[in-house]
Amino acid sequence: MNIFILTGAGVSAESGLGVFRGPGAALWKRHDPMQLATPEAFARDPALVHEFYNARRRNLLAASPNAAHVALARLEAGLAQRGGALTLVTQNIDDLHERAGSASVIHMHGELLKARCASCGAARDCREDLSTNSHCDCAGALRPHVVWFGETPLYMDEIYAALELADLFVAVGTSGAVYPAAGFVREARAKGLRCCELNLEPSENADEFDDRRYGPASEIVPSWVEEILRS
Ligand code: BV8
Ligand code: ZN
Repeated sequence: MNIFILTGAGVSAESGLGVFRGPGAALWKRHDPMQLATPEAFARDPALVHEFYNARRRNLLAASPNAAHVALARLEAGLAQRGGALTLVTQNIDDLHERAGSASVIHMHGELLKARCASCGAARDCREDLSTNSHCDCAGALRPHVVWFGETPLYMDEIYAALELADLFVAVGTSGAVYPAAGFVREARAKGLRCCELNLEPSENADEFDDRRYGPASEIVPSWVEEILRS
């Protein structure tokens, strides 16, 4: 059995990382993240955008994976033992899936613990604050290795190839508000896949899902994974 899972900010909510929308969306009190997560905001006020990501990076380094991340790592191993495969695509820029033990994670919106050079494009690990004084070895300016609104998400060919091979599509902790990620369930349905939503509350595209379970991810994801591995 090949399962395609798309996760969003809700899977990391109980680890103390902010969500963008819905309950607990006080991600960044003074500014709307939608306004800050754009190339225009970075061009206009790079120091402010650096501070937005520096605060989230520090918060992430102090955070831990929760039971939902651990369960998804267990699912990856369990499926592999049965000759199946899990494709885990995340909209999140945190590394909590990896820290929970997931071996293969596709970060379609980039990674908070990486920085990218505006000149040569090289991406490298970054666990400390960035500023307008942060430069690449090639002297280019460094920016967060993150996909902003209006920028092209990463690994799209890989994502659509994995959707082709999947038997089941599952969305976990995502509001279904941001495209192209929010459109994956429609691609899955067009291929006749069963679609399952695991979320705190119905997402904006809830009616695209055959199976819908609501509650905190740290509760409903482990029980769903156990069900899958028992079946
Ligand atoms: C693109 C990185 C072309 C940055 C992010 C009009 C004008 C301009 C643009 C557009 C437009 N209409 C559409 C667009 C495109 C735009 C878009 O979709 N805008 C939306 C807002 C309308 N998209 C883009 O610009 C994308 N690029 O389209 O390029 C293209 C298209 C196709 C192919 C090639 C090229 C780029 C989008 C990427 C933006 N970057 N992140 C950062 O993190 O700072 S998106 C950002 O939102 C985060 O990554 C976040 O993950 C993501 C999506 O949100 P969710 O993950 O769903 O999180 P959210 O807070 O919304 O929801 C949380 C959910 O969890 C809720 O449902 C809640 O109930 C639930 N929850 C809460 N607690 C729990 C829980 N669930 C379980 N347990 C809990 N405890
Ligand atoms: Zn460079």
